[in-house]
Amino acid sequence: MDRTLQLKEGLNEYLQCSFAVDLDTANRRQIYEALLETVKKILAKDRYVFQKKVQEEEKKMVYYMSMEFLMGRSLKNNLFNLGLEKDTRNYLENHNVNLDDIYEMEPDAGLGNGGLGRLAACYLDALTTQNYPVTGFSILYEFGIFKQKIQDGWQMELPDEWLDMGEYTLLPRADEEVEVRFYGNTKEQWTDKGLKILHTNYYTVVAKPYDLLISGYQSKAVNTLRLWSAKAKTGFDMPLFSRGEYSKSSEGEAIAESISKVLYPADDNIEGKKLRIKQQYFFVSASLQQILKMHFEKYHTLDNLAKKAAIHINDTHPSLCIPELMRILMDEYEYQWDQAWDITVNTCAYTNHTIMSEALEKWSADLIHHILPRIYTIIQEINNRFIYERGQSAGSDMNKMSVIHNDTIRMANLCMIGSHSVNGVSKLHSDIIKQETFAAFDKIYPGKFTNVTNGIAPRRWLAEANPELTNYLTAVIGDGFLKDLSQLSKLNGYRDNEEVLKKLLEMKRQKKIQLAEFLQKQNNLVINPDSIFDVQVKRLHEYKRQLLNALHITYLYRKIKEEGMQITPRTFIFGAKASAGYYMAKQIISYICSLSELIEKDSQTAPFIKVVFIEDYKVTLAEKIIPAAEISEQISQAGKEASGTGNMKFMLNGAVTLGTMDGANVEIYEQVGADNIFIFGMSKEQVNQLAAEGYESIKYYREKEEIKKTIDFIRTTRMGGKEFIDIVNYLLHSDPYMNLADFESYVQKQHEVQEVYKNSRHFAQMMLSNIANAGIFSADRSTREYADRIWKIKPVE
Ligand code: 26Q
Repeated sequence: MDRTLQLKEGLNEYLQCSFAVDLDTANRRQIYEALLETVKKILAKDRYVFQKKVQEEEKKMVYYMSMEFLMGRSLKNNLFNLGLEKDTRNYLENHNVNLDDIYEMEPDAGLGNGGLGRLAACYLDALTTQNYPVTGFSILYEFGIFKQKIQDGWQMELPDEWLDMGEYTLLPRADEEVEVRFYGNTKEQWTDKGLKILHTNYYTVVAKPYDLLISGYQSKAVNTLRLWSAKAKTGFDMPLFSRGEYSKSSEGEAIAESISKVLYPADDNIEGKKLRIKQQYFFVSASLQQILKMHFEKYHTLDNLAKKAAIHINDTHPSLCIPELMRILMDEYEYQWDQAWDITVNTCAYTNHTIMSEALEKWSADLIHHILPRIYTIIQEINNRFIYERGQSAGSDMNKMSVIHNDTIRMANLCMIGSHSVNGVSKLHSDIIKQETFAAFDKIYPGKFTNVTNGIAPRRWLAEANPELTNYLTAVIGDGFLKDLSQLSKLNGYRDNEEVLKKLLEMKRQKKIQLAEFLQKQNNLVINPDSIFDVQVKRLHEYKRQLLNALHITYLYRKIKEEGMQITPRTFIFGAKASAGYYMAKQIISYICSLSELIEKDSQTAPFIKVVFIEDYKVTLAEKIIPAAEISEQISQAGKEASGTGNMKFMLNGAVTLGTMDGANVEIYEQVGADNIFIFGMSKEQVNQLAAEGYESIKYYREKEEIKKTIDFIRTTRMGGKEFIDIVNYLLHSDPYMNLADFESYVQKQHEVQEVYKNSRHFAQMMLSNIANAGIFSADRSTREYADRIWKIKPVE
C-alpha cells in the first residue's frame, strides 16, 4: 500500500478505535498518540520484511552494547526518513493541526549523558540508512538524564519522567523475557563431562524487553534498539502482606526494579557503585542470553558465532560481555575454556572514549565477587591465564596490564585482552591510547589498535535541524549529499560565487532569528540577531574549559568598563549539564549566570555583550541552537577531549570552529585548512612539557597584566550578590587544565574572530568551506569503517 495512504488510514483507525473520535474532533494529545502508534506500526511491518531477509541471507549481525543511547525525539526523524513529513504536515494542516505542535509534545528519549550516548544514536541511524543489520542493546531507564533547572544561578536536578509521553515509541516484547542472576555461591562439581560450575542461591531479576524501532533514510531497513526493563521474579510477597508486613511485602520488587530506575547522571569522577555494576551486568547478560539463544536456534551451534555476530562494547560500561559470554559458552553450552575464549575474543570489539584516568572504570574485586560470583571466577581465570602466558615477556609492563590489580578490576584491561579490536575515536585520541595510555598492550598485540574517527547523522543534524540550508544546498549541488555527505565538496566550487555567499549569510541569519524568537518565547530571553552568535554547548567539565570562555567574557567586560574598548556585539550562548555532585562544575555555571547578570545590568556593556545560559541543554535544544551558531567553541585542553562530535555538527551547519588542537578538531583543521578555522593554545606536546616542568598557574597571574586584572576583578566584584573566591583560588592555586596558560592566546584569537567577522564576505567563505568539507564527518563513513574493518559485515541488498 502507498505509504501516505497507510499513514492516513492508520491514523484514523487508531483515533476511532482508541478514542472514538476523528481528526476533526480529536484533541492534540489523542493525535499525538495516534500518530506515534501509526508510525510504529508502519515501521513494524517494514521490520518484519527486513528481518526476514536478514534471516534468509544468513547475514552477520552487529550487536551494539551501550549503557547510553541519547536518542532525542523520534517522530520527526521517522517521518522524515520514511518520506512522509510533507504529506503528514499537509494532511494535518487540512484538519487545522500543526505538525510542529505535535512534535513538541514528544519528550526526548534522554537515555544518555552526552557524547558517547549521542554517538550510539547517530550510529544506529547511519547503519540503518545503509541497510546494515544491527541491534542496539541498553536499559529502559524509567528516568533518563535529569532535567536541569537553574535557580538563582545554581543547578538543580529534577526527574525526567519521559515514559509518560514517550512510551508510544516503544514496542513491548514480553514474549522474549529472560532471567538474570545475581549473588549466591558457586560450587564445583565433577560430572562425566568434566568439571561443571554450579551457581546456587542466586537472586533472579527478570529482564523485560521493549524495542524502539530505528528507521533509515530512504532505506527499507528497520533495526531495533532493545531496551531492557527490570522486574522482580516473584513480585509481591502475599504471605508477608497477610502477616501485616505491608511495606516489606513489596521490598523485593523495589530492589529488582531499582536496576532500571535511573541513568547515572555522571560521566566523570566515577565511583564504583553497587547499583551501577548491577545495571551493567543486567543488560549485558539479558542481551547475550538472547543473542546466543537466537543464534543457536538458527545454526544449532555456537562454533560459528564470531562469523555471524559482532558484539561491540561501547566504552568499558558493557565490558562484562567478555566474562558473560565465556560463562554462557562454558556453563550453558559446555564449551571448554580455550574454544570459548577463541569465540569470545573473535566476537568482541571495544571502543575507548576517554583517557582521563578518573573516568577509566575500576571495580572493587570484593564487590564483583559478592554480586557476581561466577563472573568473578571467570575474570580471575582470564587474569591468571594472561599473566601465565604473557608474564615472562611483559616484565614490569604486567603491572599496567593485569586485569586484577590491588584488589581492583580494571575494565579497560579486560577489554584489551578480551577483544580482537580496540579503537579510539579520533586520530589524535587513537594515537594517545596506542602510544601512551595502553602502549604496553600495543606491544603484545600488534595490529589490535585502530582508529575510527567519530561521525554524526547528517539527516538529523542537517536535514531536520536546518531544512532551510538543506533546501538551498539541494538547489546548488543536488540532493545526493544526504546519503553521501562527501558530495558537499561540490560546494567548494562556489567559494567566489557572490550569490551563494550572500545566500549562506541569509540562511544563517534566518536561523539566528528563529533561535532568538524561540528563546524569547520559551525563556523570556532577548538576544540580538545582529550580534555574533558564539556558542559553547556540551557537558560541563573542567577539561572542556567553559571557564576559559567565561574568563574571556570577564576580560571583555573589564576592557569596556576600564578602557572604553569597542567591540562588535556578541551573544555568548552556553548550555551544559553538570553531574549532580560535581561542585566545581556547578560553581562555573553559577559564575556564568552571575556574569550574565552583571553585564545585563550595566548599560555601558549590555549593548555589546550578552551572555545566555540556556537551561536543560539536550538533543532537541541542540537541534535549534547549532544551526544558529557562527562560532563553535571547542576549547578543551589539548589531549583531553577524545573526539567531540558537537564540533562536527556546528561545522556542518556553517559555524567556524574556535578551538585547540584536540580530538577531532585536528581533523577539522586538516579538512578546512588553517584559513577556515581559528586555532589557539598549546598543543598536546606543549601541555605535556609544561606539566613535566611543573605548571604553576600563579606565575601567569604575576607575570601577565591582563590575567592579573581579570582575576583581581573576579576577586573584588560581587556579582548578583555572590562572591567567587573558589574560582579565584582554583585558578591561582590549581588550574589543572591550564586555563591561564592558554588565556593570552585565546583572547588574541577571539580578537581575530571579531576582525574577520567584520568582513562578512570573508566570513561567508569560511562558512562555506566548513560546510563543503564536513563530508568526512558523516556517521555513514564512520560506521562503514566499523563494518568493513572491525565487524566484517555487509549490508542487506
Ligand atoms: C562510568 C561509570 C560509572 C558512572 C558513569 C560512567 C560514565 C558514563 C558516561 C563514564 C563516561 C561516560 C561518557 C563518556 C563520554 O561521553 N565520552 C565522550 O565520547 C564522545 C564520543 O566518542 C567523544 O566525542 C567525547 O570526546 C568523549 O568525551
